[in-house]
Amino acid sequence: MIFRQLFDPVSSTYTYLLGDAESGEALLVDPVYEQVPRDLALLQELGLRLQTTLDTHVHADHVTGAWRLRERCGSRIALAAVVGAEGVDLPLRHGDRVSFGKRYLEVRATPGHTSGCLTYVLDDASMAFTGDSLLIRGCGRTDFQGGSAQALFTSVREQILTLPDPCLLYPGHDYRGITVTSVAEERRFNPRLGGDVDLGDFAGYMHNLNLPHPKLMAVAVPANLRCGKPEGEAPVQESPDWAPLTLRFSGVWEIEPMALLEHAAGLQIVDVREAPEFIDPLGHLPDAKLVPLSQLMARIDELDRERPVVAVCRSGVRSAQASVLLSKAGFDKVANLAGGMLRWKAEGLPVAPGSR
Ligand SMILES: N[C@@H](CCC(=O)N[C@@H](CS)C(=O)NCC(=O)O)C(=O)O
Ligand SMILES: [Fe+2]
Repeated sequence: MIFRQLFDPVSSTYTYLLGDAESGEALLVDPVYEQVPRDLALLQELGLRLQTTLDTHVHADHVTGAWRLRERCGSRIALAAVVGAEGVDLPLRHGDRVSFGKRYLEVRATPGHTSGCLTYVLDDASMAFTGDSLLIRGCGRTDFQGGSAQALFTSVREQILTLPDPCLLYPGHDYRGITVTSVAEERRFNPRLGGDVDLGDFAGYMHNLNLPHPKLMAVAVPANLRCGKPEGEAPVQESPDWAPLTLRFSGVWEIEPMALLEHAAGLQIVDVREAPEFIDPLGHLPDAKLVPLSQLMARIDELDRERPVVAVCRSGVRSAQASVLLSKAGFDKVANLAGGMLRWKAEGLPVAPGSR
């Protein structure tokens, strides 16, 4: 099985990717709207097809990526049936299974943080995704969205802490950067729900949390009741429109050699190799401007900020770094030539006359 834990630093949300290596089928638990391009890049690089997105609940602090991912890959949207959200493809109930290849997640209703909270347990009970029902040494608040300390106490004690001791628990958030815990650990050390705590102790704790409401609540809850579909019909711009580009999981936008050939007019091509390499047997692209990587920041004013920039080097490595530097310097239309001059030449594309 392929498993990745991904983090959104703005909301401290964890997104989980589960994939069946044999069939290439994958699930995402709790995708975040703004992180969809990152998640798509990872799925593509790992050779996985997204079957289903599952939210653990209607989040109050960030917008789900479920609708945006369905638009891009046709994935099904799964959410608790009791929520009654608009646009759900798989309304989930306690005991349902959501499969990916030969593997599946079992659905457990764990209401309390919200009335529609679900915990997803992997088929062999080696891991579970608890959303905000159980956080590491904590739990989700119970003061809105049908929250109930009594319900949460029962859910956690009966549906989560009854899993096998070594079962790894992956939460919806962690505000300290801790990534994982286990059933045995939380049963013993959770200060709210572990040890000899009873309902009275727990309710007393929860009723005195006095937390401010999440900053994004007024936006996030209505959007999540539409599975993250933006209001109105405003088209979402998924990728830059100046050329066909692919976002790599590294965060760099790439352009394929053929696409660069077709879109070269209007672009600035910056070759970041050292001067002797510019005229070596690989040659250089017609109209390429030589600015070695080591001089790029000092000579940045020689570039036009209004025109898209494509960075080029021998293999695509130094130019990837140049792309990052240019983006950080405020250039908003930047891409890296995939595979550099080596691929350009291997594909038989033209070089500047007299450059080799
Ligand atoms: N400061 C965060 C609020 C975080 C928050 O309230 N998180 C919820 C989960 S959606 C929670 O239950 N937090 C429990 C806690 O902070 O102890 C924001 O503004 O978004
Ligand atoms: Fe939450």
